[in-house]
Amino acid sequence: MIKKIVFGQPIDTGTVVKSQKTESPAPVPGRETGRQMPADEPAEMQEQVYTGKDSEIPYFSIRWQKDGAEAVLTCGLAQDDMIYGLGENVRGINKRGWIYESNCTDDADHTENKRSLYGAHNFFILDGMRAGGSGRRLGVFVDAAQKVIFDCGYTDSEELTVTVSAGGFVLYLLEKESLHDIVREFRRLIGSSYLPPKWAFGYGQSRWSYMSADEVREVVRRHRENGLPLDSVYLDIDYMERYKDFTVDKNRFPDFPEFVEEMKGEHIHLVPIIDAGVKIEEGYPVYEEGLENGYFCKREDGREFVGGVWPGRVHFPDVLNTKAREWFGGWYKSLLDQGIEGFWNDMNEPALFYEEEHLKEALEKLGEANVENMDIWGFFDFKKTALGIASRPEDYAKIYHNMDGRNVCHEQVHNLYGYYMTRAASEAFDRLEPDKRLLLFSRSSCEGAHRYGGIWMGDNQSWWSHILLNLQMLPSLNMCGFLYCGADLGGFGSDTSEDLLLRWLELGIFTPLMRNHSALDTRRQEAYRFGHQDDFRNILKLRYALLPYLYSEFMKAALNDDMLFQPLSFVYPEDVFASQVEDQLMVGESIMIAPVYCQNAGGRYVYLPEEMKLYRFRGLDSVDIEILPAGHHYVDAALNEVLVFVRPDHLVPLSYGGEYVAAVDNSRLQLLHFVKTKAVYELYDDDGYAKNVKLEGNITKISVDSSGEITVEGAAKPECRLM
Ligand code: MIG
Repeated sequence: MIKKIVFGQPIDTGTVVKSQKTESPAPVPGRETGRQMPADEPAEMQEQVYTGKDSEIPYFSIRWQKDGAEAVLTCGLAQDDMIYGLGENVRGINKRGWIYESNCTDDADHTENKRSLYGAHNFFILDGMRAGGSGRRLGVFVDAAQKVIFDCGYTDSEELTVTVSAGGFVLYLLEKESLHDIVREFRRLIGSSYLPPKWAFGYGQSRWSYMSADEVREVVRRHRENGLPLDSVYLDIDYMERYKDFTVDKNRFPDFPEFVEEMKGEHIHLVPIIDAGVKIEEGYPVYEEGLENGYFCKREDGREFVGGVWPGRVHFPDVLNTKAREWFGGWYKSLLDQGIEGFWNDMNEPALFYEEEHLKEALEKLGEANVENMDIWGFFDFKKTALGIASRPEDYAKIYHNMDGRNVCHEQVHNLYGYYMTRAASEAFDRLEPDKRLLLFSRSSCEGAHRYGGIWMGDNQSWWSHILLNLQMLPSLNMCGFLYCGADLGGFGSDTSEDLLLRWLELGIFTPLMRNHSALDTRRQEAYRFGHQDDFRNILKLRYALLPYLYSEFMKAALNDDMLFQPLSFVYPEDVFASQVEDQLMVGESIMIAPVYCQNAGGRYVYLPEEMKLYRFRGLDSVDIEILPAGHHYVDAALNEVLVFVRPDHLVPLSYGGEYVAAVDNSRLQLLHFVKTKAVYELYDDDGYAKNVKLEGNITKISVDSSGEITVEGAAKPECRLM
């Protein structure tokens, strides 16, 4: 059962696609994913409008503050209640004990004292079904475009409060038996997740920035020479002419279309970045068209809003306006026409280095300061002024959107901007390339954006703790619909080290987006820069060997509104220990992973909720196999070893690898197997490009019985052997 409660007059976020019982999700305009409805009936939706009575809201009590503007929903927490979800955020899988804010923020410092990162993911599950819990199990989604604060037992350890800033919103309460079913119910409410092309499951190399075509050629050559598989190279902002979107610097990349083709000949996709801000420059067509048609965000007085980002002074395309969105999306064509098949959207919180008028005020104030009569408080005030110029809430509040005739202050819709920038691109792709999947992922996002693209986790650091953060975010993002995601492997900021990169890749080989990316002025971290080439090669090869399984599990999750990464407690709900595990994950239906994330650790403690078979890979030809009983173990894992735990009566199909995705041959498979009675695996595969995909007709059923006999039936007839 879903309860929908409407508070005030909410702005339509476009996040929920299903509004009524028995109705299948409304097709998202311009987008037919060909998804099948899961066999079970969609839940009933009970709709009501809040008229001011506490009794209208189950589970929560409500209080209003700031003259009735802010809604504060409160519910008690029992000692062992857990909170899952909230998507992209710092801290653990269980969100209990901290306070989170949905307020998309450009913050490159993901330390645990932070409350917001780039996304606004307002879905969580309150789970009190274990001993010591409250006995409730409930999914909660706050459909709102403005700031929302989730105090998960931080202010008062026995209380959960959700504070929604001024403006209407819709509250959805989802009741289902299992954690897993609550997630599926929510995902059906918000529509199917984005499907990337198959090549986007290959390894990608990125850097801020590869400065020329020759530098990119060198990156590709060195991967190929060292036998390091690779499918894509990312172009960061310096490929553009003075950071102008949809331009290519002719000195650095002469004859770009030819270069794109040359790279395709090497089986490499180039993936350029697109920033939110459009440079103010006469003669630049994107600027001129946007200005002429009124497609940029305005100030209250109707003048265009001026911000400062990489291109210098910019206007922001008003992607919340249908016409402006169509227009901005249309510009991606200029790069598609040059052979590009993938993009990453950046700076779309939107990031604001400064707002012009405030910058003027601040400069004046700083100019008046003088050493002679500045006391220490005056100094701190000076410092605060100088350091507080970027991303000020007061500056965001100066932005206005024309939401199809309605003039809306940015404060009311801040969390939608990145979502709608990605939507602009995706809707354009549907018009321009109706049959072909393209790669698209974004930095900022909100639920709803998961239908249009993936996300990366933004500017992490080359820190060991960020491997764990990467792991912990994965299931939370999956709950919120973001399946195509991953972190900057090796770490974005700060200098990486060889062991850090190896360990991070050992997690990264399981994430759909697998990209090594690093910042300007940090140590170079392409895999070929380091000594132990055999180890890098073996780990990357294992990713390509895992592709049949990962692609299959990804597509099944996307088409069934399921998760690819699950916390252990979702699979073993009765197991008290499983619910406390914060550093292991279930990946798809057959695997558990437990990566090492501490420097100089030669192994780690692992909890097994049931007996499992451990494959310890040093490479595809060098594997230890061992059956471990349920319980706690210390498991060795040297720097060059990847641990894959296979569940009883499960299979994992592996390919023999390949230098790039298109070279991976699914007609010959090796099976990781742990068969006690019988294991059946449904392997999904397709051409890797078609948009309208169905599971039906693309499944090969592989069975292994207890004697080791293999049977294959269905779409393909791969030659299989046991590993
Ligand atoms: O202000 O384009 O998160 O991946 O390399 C920094 C330069 C802007 C932030 C992105 C990062 C990218 C960088 N960008």
